[in-house]
Amino acid sequence: MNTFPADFLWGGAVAANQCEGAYNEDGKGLSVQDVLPKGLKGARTETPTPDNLKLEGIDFYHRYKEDIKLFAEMGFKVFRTSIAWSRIFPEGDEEQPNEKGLQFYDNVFDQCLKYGIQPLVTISHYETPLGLAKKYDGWRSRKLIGCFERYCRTIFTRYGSKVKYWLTFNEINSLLHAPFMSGGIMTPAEELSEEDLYQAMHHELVASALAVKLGHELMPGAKIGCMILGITTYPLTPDPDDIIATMLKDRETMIFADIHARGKYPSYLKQYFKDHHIQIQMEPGDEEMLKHTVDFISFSYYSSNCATVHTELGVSTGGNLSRGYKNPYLKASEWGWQIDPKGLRYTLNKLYDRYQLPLFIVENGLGAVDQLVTLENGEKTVVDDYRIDYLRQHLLQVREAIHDGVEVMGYTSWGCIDVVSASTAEMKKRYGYIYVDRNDDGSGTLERYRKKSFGWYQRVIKTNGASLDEEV
Ligand code: BGP
Repeated sequence: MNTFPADFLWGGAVAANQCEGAYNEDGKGLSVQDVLPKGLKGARTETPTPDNLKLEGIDFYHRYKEDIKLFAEMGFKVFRTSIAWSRIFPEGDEEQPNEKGLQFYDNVFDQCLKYGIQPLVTISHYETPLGLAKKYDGWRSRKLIGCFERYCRTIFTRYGSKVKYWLTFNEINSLLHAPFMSGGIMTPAEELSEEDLYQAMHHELVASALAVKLGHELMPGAKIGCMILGITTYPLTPDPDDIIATMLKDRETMIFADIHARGKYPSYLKQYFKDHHIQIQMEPGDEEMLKHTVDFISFSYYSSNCATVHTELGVSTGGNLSRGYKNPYLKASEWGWQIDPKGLRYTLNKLYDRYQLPLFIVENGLGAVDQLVTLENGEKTVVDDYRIDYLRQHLLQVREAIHDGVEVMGYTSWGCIDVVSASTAEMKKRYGYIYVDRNDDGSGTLERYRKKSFGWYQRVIKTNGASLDEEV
């Protein structure tokens, strides 16, 4: 039974810093990404270094027309990308925006609209301007709220007639796990107290609510959502202590959705602050501001993991920023991220039960090493049946969740065209329907090739999900 609604938003997602390149063109300032040549796993450098793949990305900055045309060929209804904040405000705290940066996104959104593709824009996707990181220690400073407000006002005014769907901070809960990449916080993570991190969180949450308020004022009809890194956790054993451990681990994620959806700090967090002598500096008006709740909740979903108090039984597992234990029932990707399609149905139901707000899956996919092959007709492609299988299994579970009664707005798979990885800055960790000829050593022609999954996804969209029933 096909239960995808007729207006389901099928599409794909990328982020400016992982695809655009042109890191210093047309007045762009540096962002925190430009000094992370090895991604999250490596040390940051003082200045950009030549071995940083993100500096050139996949050259989307110059090739966006041909790339969006390929998305249109697949039938995308929506394309998620981010605006690189430092293209618009190079240092982050200027009074006036950079016109050339603004023009670029006008071009990108116009190109999408030409094909009937709705842009879905992440306002801040791990791209805090380096200037704000250096001057203010990123989101630790309240000063960033004002800078963010000016940035939002600028882009809402400029693109309000073109962009209906907005996300405030990418994976906002990652701030607690990756303070530099996520929050532009220069102070080394080991020197930060929990209080420092929660203070930064508070600033981002107020800024996020402010964006919702401002967005609704300046763009009537716009839909503004939060974006959560969906860390799905199961108890490793039925021991009630593992159930409690899971509940507590879950809350690290849910805090952020709770505040965005309910407009106030949850009581369990207030109690946690008391118990741990954490005092957040709130200014008058902050609590009122938080009441500007989101229109929908979006999240990334790649894998799940387990929590346990029986650490001797658990084997640690990888994942995007999530820390947990291996689930013996699941297989993992080449990067050790556990593959759990049913966990997506579970996560959708859990979020919907809790908030009754529309949900948007804005990241999901399989990072894998692809082999470019030449077919008899001379065409180059990748036979990525493993990726098709991953996506198909997940989409079938989205359909189950819709059948369960969950309101799902859409699905944008991650890295619809191969991009540079966020966590490891590798090019060989590919997610796309479109192969980009670029290698970890920076070599390659940057040519684009349709993978087998390109035609598969095209058919899924064309049939509004009905073709998911076909075995591949
Ligand atoms: C998410 C980020 C993305 C993205 C994705 C895949 O956490 O929002 O930017 O890259 O994970 O992760 P990776 O690129 O490390 O494989």
